[in-house]
Amino acid sequence: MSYVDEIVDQVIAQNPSEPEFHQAVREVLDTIRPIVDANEQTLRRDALLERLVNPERQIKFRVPWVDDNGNVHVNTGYRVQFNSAIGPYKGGLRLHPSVNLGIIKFLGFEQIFKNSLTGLPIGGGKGGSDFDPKGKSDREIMNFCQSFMTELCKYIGADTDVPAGDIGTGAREIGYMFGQYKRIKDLFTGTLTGKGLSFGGSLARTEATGYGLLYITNALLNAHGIDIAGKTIAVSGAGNVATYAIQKAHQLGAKVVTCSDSTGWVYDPDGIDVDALKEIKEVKRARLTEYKNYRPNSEYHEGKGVWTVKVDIALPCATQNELDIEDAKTLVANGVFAVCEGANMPTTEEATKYFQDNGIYFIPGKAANAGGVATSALEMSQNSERLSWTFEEVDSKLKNIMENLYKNIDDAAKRYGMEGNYVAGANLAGFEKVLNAMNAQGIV
Ligand code: NDP
Ligand code: 2IT
Repeated sequence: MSYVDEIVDQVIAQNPSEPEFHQAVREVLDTIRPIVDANEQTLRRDALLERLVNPERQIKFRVPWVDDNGNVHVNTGYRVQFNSAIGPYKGGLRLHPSVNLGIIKFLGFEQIFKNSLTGLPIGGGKGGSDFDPKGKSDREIMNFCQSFMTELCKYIGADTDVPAGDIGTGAREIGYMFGQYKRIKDLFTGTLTGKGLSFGGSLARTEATGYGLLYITNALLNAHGIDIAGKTIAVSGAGNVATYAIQKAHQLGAKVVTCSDSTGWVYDPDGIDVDALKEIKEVKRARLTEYKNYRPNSEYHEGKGVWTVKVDIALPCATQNELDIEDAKTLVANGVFAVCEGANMPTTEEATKYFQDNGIYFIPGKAANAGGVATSALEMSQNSERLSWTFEEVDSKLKNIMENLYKNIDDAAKRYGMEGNYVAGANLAGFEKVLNAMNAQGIV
């Protein structure tokens, strides 16, 4: 049996009930076979793949907090410090009832290669909790964030592990967590990114993941002689990534006609109104049912269905495995020609293969959504030098990073004889740098 197949089997046997982690490992290991097969003897000797798939450290802790009625609740907190070969652990904190160790491990594993692809010195990590922020008051959110950070602060630091936002964790939550970190550790450092602009946050970090997604989508289309202007796009999600993806798509002259949340989706034939979306989701923290009040011409539908609209480009920006084989078939039948992942692993394995088999340009999340963490690394740089760069400076660096990233994954796919396979290109290019650093640092 090949080394890759052995390790995939081992991961499944040793980590039962973690299907998302199996999926992420399978996809990466399957595509880095050219490197593994060519160096099998030394990699086996050094147990390189065993070390790659086993987090350096996993922290699981109790998070007790008090609600507005004085009732005590207990959630579980996680931080998986997966790989620090190329820099301090870096990755977001997800607050969602579906969070468990397997989800955090899949996200942390993806983050290793994503962070490598940014070209910046950041290792892979991820954390979060099964806490559900929905329907909680500001004070309850604060109580939770403070309790969460009271434990997490023991394990993080500006040169150790730098958490940030993810699903359910935005500027408000990062602010509360930063306040508690500073209070306990008595340190005003860049230990969290995505901070408010008045206390060390970077301009353009809020926009970065969505903008970055459009910069790489545009680079992909340009490389194939296609103009994004005038194209119709379906976006899923209505959070941080989706909102700024829609905004940048419109700036580039495309038209985004859909968005979605956990209960339904919107079709707006005139193009999604970003100001309305922000008001509903960022200010009111309400459901998309409200969108019709702002745009009478639009349609709201309960449940799934965002991928049934006829579009040129699909940008899944909500959550893992939200786009399955049936969705892929519908999109392809409707003439979609590019799919770029704003979320982490939003496309199932079967759907990804279907897109690739049908000649659809497909850029995986670890490349397409890397603009968020890349800009987090730029926030770390600014914090270290105690300076703030202008929006234009950060945005132009972000654009540059995403354009280079496209070139690198395209080049890696070509170098290994898989031209156009950006899944393989991203995994191979991301792995090369991590492998090199792990080899240089010995058996650690
Ligand atoms: P937000 O919490 O801001 O928004 C998430 C959106 O997705 C919301 O509209 C939410 O619906 C919807 N959603 C979440 N879970 C589900 C679910 N189980 N089923 C259906 N819809 C769901 O998160 P982000 O925009 O930050 O994150 C979106 C994706 O992008 C995630 O995969 C995240 O890991 C990834 N990502 C985020 C980065 C960042 O910088 N924030 C960077 C790179 C990747 P509702 O409004 O009802 O809650
Ligand atoms: O998935 C991701 O890359 C993020 N949620 C952003 C991580 C970060 O450290 O900015």
